[in-house]
Amino acid sequence: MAIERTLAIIKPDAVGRGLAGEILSRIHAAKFQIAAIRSLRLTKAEAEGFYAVHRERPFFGELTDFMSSGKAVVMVLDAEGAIAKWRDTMGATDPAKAAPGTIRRELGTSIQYNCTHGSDAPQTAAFEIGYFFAGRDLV
Ligand code: FUP
Repeated sequence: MAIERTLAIIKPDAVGRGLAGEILSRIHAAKFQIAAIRSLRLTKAEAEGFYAVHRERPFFGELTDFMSSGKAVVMVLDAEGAIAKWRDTMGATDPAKAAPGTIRRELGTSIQYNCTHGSDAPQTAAFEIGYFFAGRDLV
């Protein structure tokens, strides 16, 4: 399988609870390479742009309020099959339904406060990586 790239976010709930280090340890333990990383606080408009695919969903306002409520850590992860591998490492969207041992199951507190984000397909990953990083950041 080829080396693939995915966009991962440690969301404001996890950063605010001091869990960034714990989540980075899990990323290293799962043998991802971190190709680029930075911390930032999204504006409401930036959060709306990032989640534009969800703009008709009932939770869009709350989701984008939350994602712009504090610092997040955004990063590009490299691995064989990185997109599916990172989604497996995170677990299901709802922590209550996530498999034991996953980040969302062990650290998440609700479907909204689920600690991490991961791209769900190659096209999404390309859009999401480009949303935060320039080509120069990824050499
Ligand atoms: P995921 O790909 O696992 O991040 O999940 P989705 O793309 O379905 O949802 C994106 C984000 O919207 C989730 F991380 C959390 C939020 N969400 C809610 O707040 N309520 C819902 O009912 C579904 C998703």
